[in-house]
Amino acid sequence: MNKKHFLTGTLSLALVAGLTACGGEEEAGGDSQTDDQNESASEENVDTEYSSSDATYTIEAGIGLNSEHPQYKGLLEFKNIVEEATDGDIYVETYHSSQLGDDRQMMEALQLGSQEVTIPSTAPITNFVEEYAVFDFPFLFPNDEVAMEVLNGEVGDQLLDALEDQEMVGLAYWENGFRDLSNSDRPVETAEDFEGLTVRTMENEIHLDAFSELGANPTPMAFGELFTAMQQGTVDGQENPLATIYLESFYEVQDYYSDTNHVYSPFVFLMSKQFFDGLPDDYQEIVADAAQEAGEYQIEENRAANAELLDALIEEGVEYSEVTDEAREEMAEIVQPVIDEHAEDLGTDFVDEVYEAIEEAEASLE
Ligand code: TK8
Repeated sequence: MNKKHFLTGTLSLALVAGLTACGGEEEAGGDSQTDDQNESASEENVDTEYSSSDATYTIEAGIGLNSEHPQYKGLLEFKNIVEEATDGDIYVETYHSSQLGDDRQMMEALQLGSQEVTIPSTAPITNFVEEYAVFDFPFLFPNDEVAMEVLNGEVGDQLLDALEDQEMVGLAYWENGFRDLSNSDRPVETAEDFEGLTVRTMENEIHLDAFSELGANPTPMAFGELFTAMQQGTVDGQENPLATIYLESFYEVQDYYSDTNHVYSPFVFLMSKQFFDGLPDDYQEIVADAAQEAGEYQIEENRAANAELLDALIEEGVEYSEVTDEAREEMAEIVQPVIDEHAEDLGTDFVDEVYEAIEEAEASLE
């Protein structure tokens, strides 16, 4: 699929998602749990010490994942820190479960200044800053600590800076984590098992190309539409970190889980540049520090969730396939041409810089 075709495809998907979002109050997610969570979120928004009517600034902050996810806990932490530090002069309204739109729509809202904060995975950010695509290279990072070291170093900073041209300010890296595969069709242990599997991917070219190379049928889709797509059998499977698979109740519509660990997904805490630039200096510092501090908490909670939830998933009746390092190596070999091709597109100097940063981080953490 060429680039132009891909962009047109995702744009129309985004339009469809937009129309669906206007069409009704109902949230994607497909289970009754989501409705309860929406209610408790609106309660949280009014039921705090502070209120938006007393505030000079209101931050509307939205994420794609639900209120059970550590991403939302991190967002609530951000809210608490900011409201306390400004004695309620900045008020933070929190939304989850794609209530304000999917990652891409929320980023567009930040550009327009109609929403202040969102925390997408880096994969959809590539539609705004292409270089973020380097993190979509399968099997790039050996572990999450190395990943964070690189993100918090020069490479990560450089990419945050590039967001400014897109009317967004990147305040911190949070963590989604290593992505794994779930599906409703078969146990997946080796590269061959991907053959013919219809897998929802994020709206990202490398993910599309890599899954095609493995013999799967990748279908790009916004996260908010995923549960229903799995329920209706539009897709056999999807890939996301374990915390998401469990906390979004994907086990209700998926029978198999494989710890492929194929891509590490960072989250980026984004603020509308228009809004950020309009804040007094001391408030700019407060929101920037709060994004960092809440991020440290989010990362801790996220790692704990990803480490703990396997047994719970199995208890829900999902069959666990353990993927060996050997099988991962085979997958890595198959997708190497995709990586080479995209490395060329992104500029080999830049990609080499990232590889060097990874080596340095590995050495420093040993
Ligand atoms: C949440 C997304 C999501 C991501 C995806 O908004 O789309 O699969 O992993 O969790 O950022």
